[in-house]
Amino acid sequence: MFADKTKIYVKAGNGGKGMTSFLRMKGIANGGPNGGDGGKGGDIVFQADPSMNNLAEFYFKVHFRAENGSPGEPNRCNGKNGADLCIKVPVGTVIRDFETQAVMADLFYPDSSVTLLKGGRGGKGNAAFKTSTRQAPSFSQQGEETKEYALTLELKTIADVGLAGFPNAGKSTLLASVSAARPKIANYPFTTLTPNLGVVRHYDQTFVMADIPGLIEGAAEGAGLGHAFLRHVERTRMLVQVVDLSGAEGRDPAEDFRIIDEELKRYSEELAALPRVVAANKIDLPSAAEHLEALRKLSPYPVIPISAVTGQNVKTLLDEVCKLLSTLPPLAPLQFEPFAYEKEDASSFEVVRDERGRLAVVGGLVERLAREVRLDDIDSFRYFQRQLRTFGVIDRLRAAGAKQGDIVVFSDIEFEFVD
Ligand SMILES: Nc1nc2c(ncn2[C@@H]2O[C@H](COP(=O)(O)OP(=O)(O)OP(=O)(O)O)[C@@H](O)[C@H]2O)c(=O)[nH]1
Ligand SMILES: [Mg+2]
Repeated sequence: MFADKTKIYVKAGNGGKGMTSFLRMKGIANGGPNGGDGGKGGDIVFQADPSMNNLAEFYFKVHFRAENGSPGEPNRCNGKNGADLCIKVPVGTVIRDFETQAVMADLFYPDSSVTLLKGGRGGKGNAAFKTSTRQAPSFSQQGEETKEYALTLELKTIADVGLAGFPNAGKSTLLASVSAARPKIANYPFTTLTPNLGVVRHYDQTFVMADIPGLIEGAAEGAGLGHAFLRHVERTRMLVQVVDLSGAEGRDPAEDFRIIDEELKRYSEELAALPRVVAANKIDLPSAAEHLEALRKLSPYPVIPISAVTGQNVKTLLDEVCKLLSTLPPLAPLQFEPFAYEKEDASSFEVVRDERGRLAVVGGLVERLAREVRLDDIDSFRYFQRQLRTFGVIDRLRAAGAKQGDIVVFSDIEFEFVD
């Protein structure tokens, strides 16, 4: 099975919750608070693994969760951090947010890795809340909870040169004749069902060539194997369009050239705009030479007659390819505006009027405090109120017109404003 596009779900680990506990020892009454902090949740990390060549395993495993942080313990023992989860993908895998399809990472370099999601922060234990005026805090923080996200993984093969053409044109034969790759070759259409890569050495130049399944007219609408495999030549530096010059079975090579050119354009203008050389294949067959002129007339690209089977003129083709490659920029990862799931600034907030005209405090600070502090605990609640004062929330509410007794909304909690 071969897969080059798939949807998976990932979730970084939650932070562990902080511990509320007090020192208890024989002979010591009212020992101090000693609850430790919760551990940090594990990150979600992706790594490019050169030994993988497709995404098939993600059809069987779809959910990935990093370990949660452990809760804090008494005696100021902090909880263990959750282990990171490293997900291995083939080199050339592009990761997108499923909802927006925005690119988040391109695992372009072998063994490179990227931390896609950060684990949640651990909650603080009650030992952390001890101050000169609060000797016995009986509250601790919850750990930060992380969200699950859906991602699209798409494998875009990394190769310098992409082969494109009708089925049976001789693409795989060409790849086999110039590299050590041994793709299946046969005299019927759609022999090649998944991409093949080969390393080509020509004098002192080395480059990677990608052979993909054949295209036919209407591939953009899904005819034949469709044009989805073009994603594997999308980031190449140039194309070699292979045309069967023999005109066997009544085909017209110039028309074949035009149809494939059209399909490339329909897939993407950028792909069609790549530098290109036309390999007019099967020149060894008697009927081939007569079609060369018509093809040359139609093609805006250099047309090189070759025989992939006998090797005739293949060196000339490689000369042309190498000449072109030496003028082209090297392969590079995708250029994209880095997209990351937003983490609100945990100290920012705003005072606004909600739809019912009440004053509401929104923003990262309020979300964090509301999440981390247990509001059902009176001590914890007082701490929350004090934090609001410290960060200037109360001042801003007053400035916005809050009066004694007004209802103010924080996150999903309503309070009476007390000045
Ligand atoms: N006479 C002659 N036959 C060739 C030449 N190149 C390829 N062939 C034959 O054409 C047939 C198709 O070759 P493939 O290399 O499998 O063609 P392909 O373009 O990879 O085809 P798909 O994988 O189906 O898209 C095979 O029978 C090859 O032996 C050539 O230069 N001369
Ligand atoms: Mg083939």
